[in-house]
Amino acid sequence: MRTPELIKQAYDLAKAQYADLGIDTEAAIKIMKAVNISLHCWQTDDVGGFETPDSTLSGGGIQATGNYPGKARNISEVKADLEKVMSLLPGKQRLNLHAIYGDFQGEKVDRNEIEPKHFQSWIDWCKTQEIGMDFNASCFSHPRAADGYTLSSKNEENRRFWVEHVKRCREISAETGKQLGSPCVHNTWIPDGSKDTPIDRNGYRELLKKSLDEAFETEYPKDYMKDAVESKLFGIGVESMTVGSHDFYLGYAIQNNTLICLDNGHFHPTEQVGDKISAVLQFVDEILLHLTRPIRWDSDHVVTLNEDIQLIASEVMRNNFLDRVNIGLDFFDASINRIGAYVTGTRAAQKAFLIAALEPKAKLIDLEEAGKNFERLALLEELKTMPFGAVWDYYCLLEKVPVGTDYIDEIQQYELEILSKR
Ligand code: RNT
Ligand code: ZN
Repeated sequence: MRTPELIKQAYDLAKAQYADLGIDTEAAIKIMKAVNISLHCWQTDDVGGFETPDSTLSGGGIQATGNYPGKARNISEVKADLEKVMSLLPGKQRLNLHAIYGDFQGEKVDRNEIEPKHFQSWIDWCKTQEIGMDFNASCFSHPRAADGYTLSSKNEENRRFWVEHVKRCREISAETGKQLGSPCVHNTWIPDGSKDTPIDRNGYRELLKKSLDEAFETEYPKDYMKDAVESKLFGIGVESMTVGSHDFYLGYAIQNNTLICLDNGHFHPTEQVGDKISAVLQFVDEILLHLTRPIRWDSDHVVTLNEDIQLIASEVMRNNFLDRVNIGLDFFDASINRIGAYVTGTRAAQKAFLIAALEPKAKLIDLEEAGKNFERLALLEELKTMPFGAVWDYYCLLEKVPVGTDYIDEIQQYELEILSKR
């Protein structure tokens, strides 16, 4: 284990090297205070939730694969896991909860019946953790979603059911934001779509628009809650048409002044979400990010420090968009230690933001505007081998969380003592 002195020495060298490029590492570390990542509760239990003791994921284009032992089986296990995760991350996070994780106390409460009281224990937990909370309607894994349609369903009873669910989720979100003194971002994603070539694309989209209008009718103060809508390209079993496509939701978000959620697993593989940020922020006030790692499809692999994530982080930092970009995660890997996956993925996202905060933006723009494109390329390449790791390690040291690989041991210990006994 490296001593704090060694970590500090390495940092001092790095600091001097960055200073040569006109970058203040101390300022970059300070900026990280504003990078508050919303932790998706669903990495702890493969998007199962606790509506019934045997809740399992079914259909709807969401698929967690793997059966590594140690999955959280109840709310207290999710909380324990999240506390462990947060103890291994620098900075302050938020909680991102799905409606299926309500505290139903063994009672059968259908999605059109949920109330703020079912989430009070989560709100209270967030208070003790001194964190904000975000929320999600759960329009999947339910008999009324079995035919693949929810808010755009032509079955009026089902459509009404899901509208009621989203209404209630928004009410819960507003109550959450009010109590926590931090706006709760409420995200709506639906799996609706068609496996084979549909005829009535338009009919489904009219219904979705109508349902959203109905569900979003009640206005809540922006200090309490904000709506986001999340598009998707396709899902397994829903390959030919997704009702809530990007075009659909971008239009909806602009027209209705909601947030648009950009999930980087939800686009054609060569499209870059990092490129979309400055495009959509010309027209909407804020966005929500779902950071993930799609492998061949929207596979929701653990986030790693790849170019995709780095471009997203750079675009946020270059433009000082932190107050307009809500950062969420959306990966779920059930094939490895889930808590290890969680921490590795979240730390990777945090690293991307710290790297972005260390970019010599002024220098790069000067080169760009002078048409010195070789020089711009060369500098970007050199930046890749700058001693970023020393700054990251020092940041972790300051935040009193494990430095470098030390968190691996802690996860192994947690597995030995807690996860393996589940
Ligand atoms: C699905 C969407 C959605 C979900 C979560 C569980 O493709 O990405 O965000 O993953 O809400
Ligand atoms: Zn998502």
